[in-house]
Amino acid sequence: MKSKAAVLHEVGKPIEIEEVDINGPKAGEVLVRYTHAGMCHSDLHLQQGDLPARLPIVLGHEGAGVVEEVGPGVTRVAPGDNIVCSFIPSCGTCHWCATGQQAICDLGATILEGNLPGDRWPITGWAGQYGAMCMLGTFSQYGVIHQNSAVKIDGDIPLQQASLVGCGVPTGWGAAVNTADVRPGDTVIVYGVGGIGSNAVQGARFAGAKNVIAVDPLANKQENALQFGATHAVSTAAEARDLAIELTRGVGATSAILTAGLVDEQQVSDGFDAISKGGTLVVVGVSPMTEPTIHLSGAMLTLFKKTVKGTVFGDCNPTTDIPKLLGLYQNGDLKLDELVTKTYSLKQINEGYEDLVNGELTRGIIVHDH
Ligand code: CXF
Ligand code: ZN
Repeated sequence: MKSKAAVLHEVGKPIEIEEVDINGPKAGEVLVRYTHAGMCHSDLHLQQGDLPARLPIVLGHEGAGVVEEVGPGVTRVAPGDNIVCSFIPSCGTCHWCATGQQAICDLGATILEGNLPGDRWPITGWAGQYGAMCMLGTFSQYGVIHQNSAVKIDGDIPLQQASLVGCGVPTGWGAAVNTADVRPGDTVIVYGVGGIGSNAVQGARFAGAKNVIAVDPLANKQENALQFGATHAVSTAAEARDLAIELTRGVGATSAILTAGLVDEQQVSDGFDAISKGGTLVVVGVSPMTEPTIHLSGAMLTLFKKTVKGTVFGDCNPTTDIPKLLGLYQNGDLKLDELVTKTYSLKQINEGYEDLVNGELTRGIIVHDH
């Protein structure tokens, strides 16, 4: 079948909208009619060359839609089901899935190559075989994905809001609730308050943090942070550190969460310095892959018993945590409506990413037409 899709052909070049061919689902695969796709910064990392990927690739890894057709052996979903796509697949049987750590499922290793298990390339176009970002390619009207990436959700949840729970929400929320393990009374600093940071803020607050200090140079992002439950919003890391010390009578932050689109050495050092003895620094945003980006005092790490942790998908398990997060939304405990600053049509995608770069968006959403 034909589908309009947003394709990256070359690093540094605009994303192109073109018609691609989607070849139907084979064993274990699912044909999805995507309705909504979130515009995460990571797609831009591919376009800007900060994350290496096999090109050409259909971008988009946050999305929701409706199952149109399933291939042989598919048991997780059925035609007509509403689903959220998880940017991390969960095979259910690798060492990591079997020990409750689906966020690091072995199948995650090839998400930037974009082919499905078994070396399947279900998307073709004028430039040959196309990959799909995170094996999803949600910036397309239709996609063939593996059932390992599809999570069935209740039919009464709006798909626009649901799409956010495929990347940004679990990544930010889980970084606070799971990785930093925020406890009642904690003081938490969240650096960067975009699509990930807003959710780290709401996760920290929901977990009972007494003080949630949001750091962002942009005034609109600071306002945004307060809306998601931050108790304080400041412009610089130095202000955040001083404030954490003041609010805790000299102790410092229990945890610090780095959510910027690209994490650099300075941010890591700032976060490490702001946490108290016994504190935890969580690195969520990716760093350039080709160079070492963290240099810290080993003596401080040891003698102050600090912890530095990485996290992917907020240490959430897609199959159980995606429905759980949507349940919190239905209950009024998780804000999703407020995350969406603006919606775009597929052909407005470059404009949308310009808005993101200009700091105008918490999340932009592509609304597909069919
Ligand atoms: C990213 C992490 C690096 C690979 C692509 C997805 N996570 C969320 O945006
Ligand atoms: Zn993402």
